[in-house]
Amino acid sequence: MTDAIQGVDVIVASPGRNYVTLRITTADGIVGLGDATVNGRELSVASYLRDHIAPLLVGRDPGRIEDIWQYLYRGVYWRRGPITMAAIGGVDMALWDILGKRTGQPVYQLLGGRVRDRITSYRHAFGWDLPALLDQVDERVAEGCTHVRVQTGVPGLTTVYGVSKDPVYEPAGRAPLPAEEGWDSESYLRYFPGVLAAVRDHVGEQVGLLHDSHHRLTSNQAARLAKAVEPSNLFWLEDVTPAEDPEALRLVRQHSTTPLAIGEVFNTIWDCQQLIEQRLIDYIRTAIVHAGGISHCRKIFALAEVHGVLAAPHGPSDVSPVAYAASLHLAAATHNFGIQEYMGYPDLAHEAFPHAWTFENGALQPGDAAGLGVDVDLDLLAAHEYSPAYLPVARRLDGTVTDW
Ligand code: CS2
Ligand code: MG
Repeated sequence: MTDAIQGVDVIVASPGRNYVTLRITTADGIVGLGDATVNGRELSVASYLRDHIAPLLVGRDPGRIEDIWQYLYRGVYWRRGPITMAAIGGVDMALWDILGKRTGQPVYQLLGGRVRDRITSYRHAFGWDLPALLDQVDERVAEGCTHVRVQTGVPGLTTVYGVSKDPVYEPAGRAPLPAEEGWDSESYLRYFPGVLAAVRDHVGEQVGLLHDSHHRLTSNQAARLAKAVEPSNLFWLEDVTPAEDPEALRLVRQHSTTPLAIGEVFNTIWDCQQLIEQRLIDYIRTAIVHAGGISHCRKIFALAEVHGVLAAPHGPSDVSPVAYAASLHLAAATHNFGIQEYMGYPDLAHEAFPHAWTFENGALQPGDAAGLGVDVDLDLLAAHEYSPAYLPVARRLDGTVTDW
């Protein structure tokens, strides 16, 4: 076969933060790019790709995207899980990239074409105290953002998820071992609704406000929070309860009309099936990279469409600009798309992955370049080596490990 897969390279590098990048080359010289980054577990997914997947791909027809997906998924007894699914996700987006480049079409065109002119985004605002938070909210609104996620420090705690005392927030700390942070849900529950009400007062009714609880609350605490913030009219409340327990959201649903979002740590359609089919959520947040690529997320979003749930893919800095492009192409062609998170990237990451996608005035565009529209500067990656960086581990005030 003249256009068969010939080379599979896995590059782990750190242009501003750690990324696992996959380069699939065909015999006729087309290069497809994929992202397979699992924050804090980069080397495991790189080994899975290099040692177990690359040998299976060489010689295959890169145009048989669905067949390769099924082969990599069903052909292994030990399936699902973040490492496996990110590896498959990276391969899948690289194959879509190849198909786009071969046909001269942007990937969104291959997915059925655009169903919208622009992709609505939300950005982050945080502040250790209210004045600092309001400053960042104002900055986001001045940038043209229509939707802003708000996170605040909590009295009595010295560290809180999503908040930094510096102007830039990156959750993974560059160190050989993870940092440890303290957490107290009751202090947070007492404090956060008031902060949100103050932000709402400050920005008026027009701005969509979002908030992320990072899987930390019990079902009852989450229901109390969702109810307490109703007057502030949240666009969504994210990850209020642990992701592995879909039933936990039922109580929240029964007690509040605050829209609920979850799913950034889900890896397959089966992780979200119950939540979607039973309409326990309003937004499904699967990341293209962590849930098996474009091919699988497309099925998740189709299931969501049947049940009135909207797609709202995860878009933190640990989803590389390559996977981010995949997310935007899928968003452009998905009718039940809701909103795309845009956390933004360090300058070096933009330089390492020159991209056709754009963020302007609060809106995102996938661009019209063939494939995913992302390139890679291999010299720049080579000059910025991987070094361990980990998300923190959280402990309750009595020292018990809790969800971070
Ligand atoms: C967060 C992420 O963007 C979000 O909603 O929950 O920043 C998350 O903490 C990181 O992606 C973890 O790797
Ligand atoms: Mg989140």
